[in-house]
Amino acid sequence: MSAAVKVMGILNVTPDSFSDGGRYLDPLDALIHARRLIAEGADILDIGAESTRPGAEPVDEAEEIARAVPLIAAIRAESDVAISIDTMKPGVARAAVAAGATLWNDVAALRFSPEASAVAADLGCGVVLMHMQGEPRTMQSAPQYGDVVAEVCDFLGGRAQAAMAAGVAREKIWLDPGIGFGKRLEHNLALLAHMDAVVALGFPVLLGVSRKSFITALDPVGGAVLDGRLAGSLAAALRGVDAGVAALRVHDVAETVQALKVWGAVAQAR
Ligand code: HH2
Repeated sequence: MSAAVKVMGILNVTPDSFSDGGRYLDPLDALIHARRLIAEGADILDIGAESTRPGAEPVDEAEEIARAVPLIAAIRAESDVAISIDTMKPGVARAAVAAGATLWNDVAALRFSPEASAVAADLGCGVVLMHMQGEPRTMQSAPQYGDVVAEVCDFLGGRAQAAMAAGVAREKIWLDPGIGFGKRLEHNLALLAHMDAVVALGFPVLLGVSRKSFITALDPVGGAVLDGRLAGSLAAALRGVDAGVAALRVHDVAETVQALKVWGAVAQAR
């Protein structure tokens, strides 16, 4: 089962992403890191050029394209790895797909602008529809839910229907519960505990828990530094695998691949 779980390696070409911000602004550094993620076993590279961390300032479309598109083209020139573009903007998605991206990872679930769904349908690429309460700048100020699992599932099911109504093919749609996006610790834990409900919506599910701050909330000492969040990231990721997620969005590709190998071997021996 878990042998089929895909690993999406994160590569942010931003000055301010919470984990790798500022590290890959130089195009050659970014390409070298992409090669490393591929060598470590990434099935998909997720290129992001605008941080979505809480409080992040928006980036304009031209700047986002200038950061992401040359890197996508350079990766595509030497590899046929799947590439996703982590953007809310249809114009950035369009430029990224023209340069070789095959998946639009949209944390706004095609709500950023009125033409987003039509652009996704027109591009014909895969689309990740992620749940977020609020917007990145303010989303962690006061997230509130009655029943977080039911509300996230309703939202994701509704966005999938809306995408299909706009012409996106059913088999192109992925869903993501958006861990840490307008959610407190208890909301993140409820979603991980009930990830089966998200999987039961009937679409492949992408899960992003890598190095997120809920790990520090559970382990304030060890998790205080980003490098200290790997074990917690793997524990949460494997909970997702247990529930049937199709892909994991991670910073630490080699370690995740190894965890999946062990998990898959044990599952097969059962
Ligand atoms: N998390 C982040 C960004 N994009 N996309 C999906 N589909 N799911 C996620 O959980 C997700 C995402 C945040 O992580 P990161 O890219 O490391 O940081 P930043 O947003 O600061 O660039």
